[in-house]
Amino acid sequence: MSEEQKMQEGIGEYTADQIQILEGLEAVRKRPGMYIGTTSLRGLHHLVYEIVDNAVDEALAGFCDTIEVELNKDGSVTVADNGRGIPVGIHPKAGIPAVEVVFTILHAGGKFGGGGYKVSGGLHGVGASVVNALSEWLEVVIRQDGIVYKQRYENGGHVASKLEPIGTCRKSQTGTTVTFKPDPTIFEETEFDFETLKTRLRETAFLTKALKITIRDRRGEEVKETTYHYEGGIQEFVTFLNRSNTPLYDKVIYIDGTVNGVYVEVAFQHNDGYSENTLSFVNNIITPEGGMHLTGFKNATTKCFNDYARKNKILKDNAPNLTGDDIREGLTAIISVKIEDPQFEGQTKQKLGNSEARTAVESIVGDKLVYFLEQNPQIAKAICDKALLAQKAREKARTARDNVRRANMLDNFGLPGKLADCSSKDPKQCEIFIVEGDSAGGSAKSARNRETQAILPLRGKILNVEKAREEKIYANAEIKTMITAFGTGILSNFDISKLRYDKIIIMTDADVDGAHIGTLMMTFLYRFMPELIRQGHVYLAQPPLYKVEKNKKTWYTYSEDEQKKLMNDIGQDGARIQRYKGLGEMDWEQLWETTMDPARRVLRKVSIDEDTASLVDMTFNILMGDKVEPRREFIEANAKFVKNLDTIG
Ligand code: TSJ
Repeated sequence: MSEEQKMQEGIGEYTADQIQILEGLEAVRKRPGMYIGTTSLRGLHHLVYEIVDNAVDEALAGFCDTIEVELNKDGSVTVADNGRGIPVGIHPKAGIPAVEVVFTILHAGGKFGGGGYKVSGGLHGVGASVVNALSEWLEVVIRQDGIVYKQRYENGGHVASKLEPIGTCRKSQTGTTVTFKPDPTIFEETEFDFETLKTRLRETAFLTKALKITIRDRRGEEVKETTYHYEGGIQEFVTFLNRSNTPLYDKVIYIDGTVNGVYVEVAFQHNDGYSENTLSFVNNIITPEGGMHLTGFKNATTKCFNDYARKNKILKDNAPNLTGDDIREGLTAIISVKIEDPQFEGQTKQKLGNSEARTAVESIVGDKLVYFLEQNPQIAKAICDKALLAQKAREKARTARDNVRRANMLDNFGLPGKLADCSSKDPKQCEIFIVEGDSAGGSAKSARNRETQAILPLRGKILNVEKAREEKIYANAEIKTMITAFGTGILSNFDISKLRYDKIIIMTDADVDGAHIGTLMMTFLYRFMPELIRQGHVYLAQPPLYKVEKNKKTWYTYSEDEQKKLMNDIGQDGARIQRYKGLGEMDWEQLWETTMDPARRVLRKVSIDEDTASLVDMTFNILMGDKVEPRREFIEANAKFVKNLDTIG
């Protein structure tokens, strides 16, 4: 920006320092992706996490035990803590109040005082200034020494009012309150999703023992509020994750300690299932790709259980070692480390690189687990016995997996009989509907566009892969059929280039059973072909709930709210209302126009929430034709759900 332009914009009286600041914030606005990863819904939520994480730092430092998050009617968010309050004194180098430094200088977070573990690296820890830069306006209120201070910024971080005292309060009543409204010219969407925020804040509460987090949604007619407070920390997190499973033993094993400045906390418990659910965190941030801390945990547990099993003759002298996978079958675990200078690695910067984290976890878990197993021989035996069974099953599973692979190599010749394939051989054009039930499958076959739409009817509920051993999974007819139809193979054998359809669309009844089947399908895909979800190939179809006819016109509605609204608009009199209990009640023409026609249908895209380890299904609308407007309203009002992987029953 030239000096002349600056004058025109009324900022001519800025000092050189201030101009530098504004150029910093302007850089954030020019390339938001560099600072928050994305300007999608995910990036929008990152703004909240960024501010909350700053308050959590205050809690980790031991000065705050309550955080409140509020979604306001005007689209802004308020985050408040009862900590010391961001310092208001003049920053010696910058010559402005320290709080103004925090909100206007890039990477200024936590540069003064405090010490301890700071949330930083990855997409996080970019500082409150980034949030300010990406906000229409932001206000900070600080309570300190009996005085209430306030400052306001506008239009991407420009100072709108100096920091000034606006009142008094009790001396004991300290804290920081930040309210900001994300800039709609930056973000694709600016509507926060209550469920997404709840999931992440619950996780933060689990990870920060004794911190109380309240989230309140004031946007609707009635205020919704939830409080998370876990004295047991990650131990309670494991109990929560295992809540729909049967634990193999009563205790949740908990180990903690500090080595070389790395604070390590580990909690775990096995269930009677077969899949592993291990989540790792660094400074409260999830590391979806693991890293050194996870490696340390795996090394320590593998060695420990093998040593124990040998020593106690559970493992015969000539038997091969238990593998880590054997030992972790049915394991639910949390590994949480706090480290001063975390280094994130890998393509997506989601993997902890600090090798001191590995040695710390290894030595702490190694030492204390040996002791725990000696003190709790029944638990130790239960885990070793389960691992032995896993070892035996592993051999069988390999054979079964090989058979599935071989079946896949048959390629087109081996396509399952129940599949009504499409004629196009260009995967980019093709989509496959996985349909619940034979009768709906029949309607879908009649309705489809034969060139581009394939139909695969599934009979009954599909196998819950969380509750079945690997070899049984490969023996399951429905699962084999899907694997063959998709063409990609599974697990380490997965090859996205062999995908036969661009869209995999799960189409189930709009009822509880349908939702359950959808969840089971998503679980299967998440466990065996997660890349399909990551790369955006998995969708949920959205069939209508009601058909309304009046004065020779027809409407379809997709939720109770939308139905209510429609009846309000057109009136009850003379309206014929049909409630669809399932896809089977629709004839093929209705199924086509409401659910399958690419020009008119609504699809929800399934994604993995990399910030919380849960599956999210996001609304995705491919809408054309003349019904766009009412539908869009509906989508905006009802769209987003969070489905925790861990709620799968
Ligand atoms: F993100 C943020 F900066 F906007 C923000 C910071 C938002 C919220 C809701 C809270 C906070 C925050 C910061 N809460 N508490 C603090 N604490 C400090 O900044 C602080 C206070 C005192 C001292 C000290 O050494 O005396 C040091 C620090 C870092």
